[in-house]
Amino acid sequence: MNAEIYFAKALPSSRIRSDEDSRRTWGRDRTTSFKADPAAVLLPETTAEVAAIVKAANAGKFKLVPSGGRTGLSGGAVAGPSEVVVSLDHMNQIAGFNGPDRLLTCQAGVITQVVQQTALRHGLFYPVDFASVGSSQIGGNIATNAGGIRVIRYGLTRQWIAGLTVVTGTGDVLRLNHGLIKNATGYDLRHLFIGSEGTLGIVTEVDVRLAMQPEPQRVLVLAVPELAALMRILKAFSASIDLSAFEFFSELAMSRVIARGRGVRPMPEISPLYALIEFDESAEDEAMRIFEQMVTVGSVTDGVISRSDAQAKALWALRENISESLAPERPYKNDISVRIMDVPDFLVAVDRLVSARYPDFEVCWYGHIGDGNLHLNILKPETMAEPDFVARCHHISPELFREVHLRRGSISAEHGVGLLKRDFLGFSRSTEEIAAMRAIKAVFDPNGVLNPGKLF
Ligand code: 2HG
Ligand code: ZN
Repeated sequence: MNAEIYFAKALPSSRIRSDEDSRRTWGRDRTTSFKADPAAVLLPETTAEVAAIVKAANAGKFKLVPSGGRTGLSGGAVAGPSEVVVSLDHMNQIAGFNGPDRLLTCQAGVITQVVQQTALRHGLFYPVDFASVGSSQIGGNIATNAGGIRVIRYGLTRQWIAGLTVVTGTGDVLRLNHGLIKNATGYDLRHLFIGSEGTLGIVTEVDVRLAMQPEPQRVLVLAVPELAALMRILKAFSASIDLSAFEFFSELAMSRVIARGRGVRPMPEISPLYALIEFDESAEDEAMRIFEQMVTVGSVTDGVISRSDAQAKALWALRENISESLAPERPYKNDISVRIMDVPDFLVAVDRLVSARYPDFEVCWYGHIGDGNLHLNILKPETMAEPDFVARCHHISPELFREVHLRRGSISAEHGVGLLKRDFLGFSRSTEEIAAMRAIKAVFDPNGVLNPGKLF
């Protein structure tokens, strides 16, 4: 049956869209190589409406694709032919603030930046931060366990989720953990849904735990002559400073940001690599001492430090605007991680592999190197058709993932598996683990209604 007519039993028809424009807009995330062609877009406003949608989908054998801010980079929110998008866009209310517990209760469609701003208004801090916070939604962050630039100090989204309401694949509503700090009553189901990429349930409401505000921050950008120096710098700075961020990017990445007018060269020196370090203002003297030491031993050749919030923002722009600045070149994305201990040797292996296997492609290095997460973007040559380019990169990916596997690392550190990494899941998860994941899926979504084809 026509999806638009069918779902009218679960939702007022004013919140069901099936025009071409809506289907195109809500049918995809930031990936470009997957085909999106949903039958309809549903815009619920309450948990009860989401439950009614899921129950109806089970009865009518429809497949649902949960959709947040659509900023994902792994195809986790791409809706294939005849699938139905459930967008959380209209569930964007902040329901309340609880001071003693430092909890913000919100619907899943609240924009991440609104969570951050609301925290600040209460004199508190939501520390999960990344370039797309202005469009991404807290529910989507939970579905992918979003990471970002401050993981080294504050952890991932998981750490800040104290309560969750989810609608499972059967349409049951589970209210999990209720914002408690201590709760030793068996399996913590909340953590199964965090990072499940919409395959077990649709997150509808959330209790976000907030942190105390940190001191004002300083940002230091360093010119780094070679990959091997990066980890020496990390080791030296993190030995005596509780860093808020330790990022790196290549000259190629920075030059793209500058070329697109999204950043200004921070120092005259052109260097193959740059490190960006953030720390509390009170650690500045110590940071300067280490900086000089690093210059003396040749690990750093130049540097610039922020003296105001505006300067800090301008330095961060060089790192945060990389992904968007590369987007027009349709990059093939790698989002991989290893333990920090293994990073130096991993960098050497990846560098060797990339130069051998992508000699004719431009390769852009950047990432959250302080937590072991490397983003490797292979840029599509202008003259190559996208399907050929993707096929070629996909063909080479197993070699890279073997290096990850050798070190028991992850083929998706923070973006999720979605459609992009699905065929490669076995490089990071054992057969037994995948079987357990499938068994869990069968408990919460026995009819395979939710986000089909994603993850596995
Ligand atoms: C970042 O760290 C994001 O900038 C995006 O995770 C990375 O686009 C990418 O590959
Ligand atoms: Zn990232």
